Amino acid sequence: MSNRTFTMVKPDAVANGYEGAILEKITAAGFRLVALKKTRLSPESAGAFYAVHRERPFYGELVEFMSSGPIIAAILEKDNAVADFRTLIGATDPAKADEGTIRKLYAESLGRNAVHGSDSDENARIEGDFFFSGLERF
Ligand code: RTP
Ligand code: MG
Repeated sequence: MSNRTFTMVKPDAVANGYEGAILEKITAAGFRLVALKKTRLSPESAGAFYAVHRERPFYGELVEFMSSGPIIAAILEKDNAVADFRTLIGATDPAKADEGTIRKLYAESLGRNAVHGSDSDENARIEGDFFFSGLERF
């Protein structure tokens, strides 16, 4: 079990003005910010990031949405980071997310669901490496 995970504040939440509130909720839950940046994904880079979903019916919509505006990318550190972060953000569909979770509070819909959280230690490392060079994550 690793102590790091990777997150993005997605374009809906940035556009809706929730980036500060979401970062506050993440740090208040005990996650340390290892690396942090605001950037915008091209359709090509969004497609590469979500390549595991390329056969899914929602892939085109997901790539278009994730490249539609700025995002915040971050590597986070905490004991049991991957599982605890997915608990903090709640179910993929905000209508099914528990009260108090980030998606329940800030997501618009299943497709526009405010935040990403890695689903395994291996993917957390791959996703962090996608956005941050060695110099940026110490
Ligand atoms: P994420 O990777 O973004 O943290 O979300 P997740 O693990 O909870 O969900 P995942 O199955 O990995 O799906 C990735 C993202 O694709 C969008 N999605 N749209 N329209 C749909 O049916 C649908 N299903 C999934 C969501 O934005 C989801 O977060
Ligand atoms: Mg996922």
